[in-house]
Amino acid sequence: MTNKLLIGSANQDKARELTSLLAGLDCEVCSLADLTDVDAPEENGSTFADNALLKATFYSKHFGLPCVADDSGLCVDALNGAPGVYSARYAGEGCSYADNNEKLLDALAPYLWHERTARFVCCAAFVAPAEDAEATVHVEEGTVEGYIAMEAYGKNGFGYDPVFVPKGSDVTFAEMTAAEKHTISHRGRAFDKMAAFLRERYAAV
Ligand code: ITT
Repeated sequence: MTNKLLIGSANQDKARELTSLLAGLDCEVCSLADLTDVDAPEENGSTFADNALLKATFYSKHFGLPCVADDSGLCVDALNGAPGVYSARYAGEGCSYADNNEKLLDALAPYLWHERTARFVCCAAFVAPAEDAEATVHVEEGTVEGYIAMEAYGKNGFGYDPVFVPKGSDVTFAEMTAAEKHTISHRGRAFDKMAAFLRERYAAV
């Protein structure tokens, strides 16, 4: 029997990155788009880890499948860590990536380059339904330090990629290829560790 692993994200851009980061595992990776429609759970946790676990637990229970979910966002020092866990809806419910980037660039307009430090954080959570009494739960985190650019540059990636310049680079994530971004990104780092855990788990199944 093939082992299935569900990617529990309603964000197609994120799900595409996760599919690529989890390629090569000895299991069939499927996304929410391959299954019946389900409303996303309310993300009411106060940390990335809380929300990642909340999503993985919800989708795993709903579909009866092992599930990985990711909660991620951008934390800007000059804004005391905002938008943080509210990154997806920083400019309001239903806003676009462009709305978020515009609001962020406006908020940082008074700040000089060295004051525009920020980091992306990604929490990856894996939850497998209970075979005996308890479900299997595993969490990993990845971060990448950088700066918020003075304006948006580049067309690749998604979300805040056009305004995020990782430390040591002179281009934004949106000016990199997907492979270049994965090598240093918060998601690449969290899912490198998660993939190592999953390789062991699926090798043992
Ligand atoms: P799911 O909860 O269904 O996975 P979501 O987009 O709501 O989808 P989050 O709650 O984790 O996911 O919000 C993450 C937001 O943070 C995302 O919408 C982007 O705005 C931003 N973000 C996260 N990772 C990013 C990345 O690699 N590049 C750019 N922006 C990113």
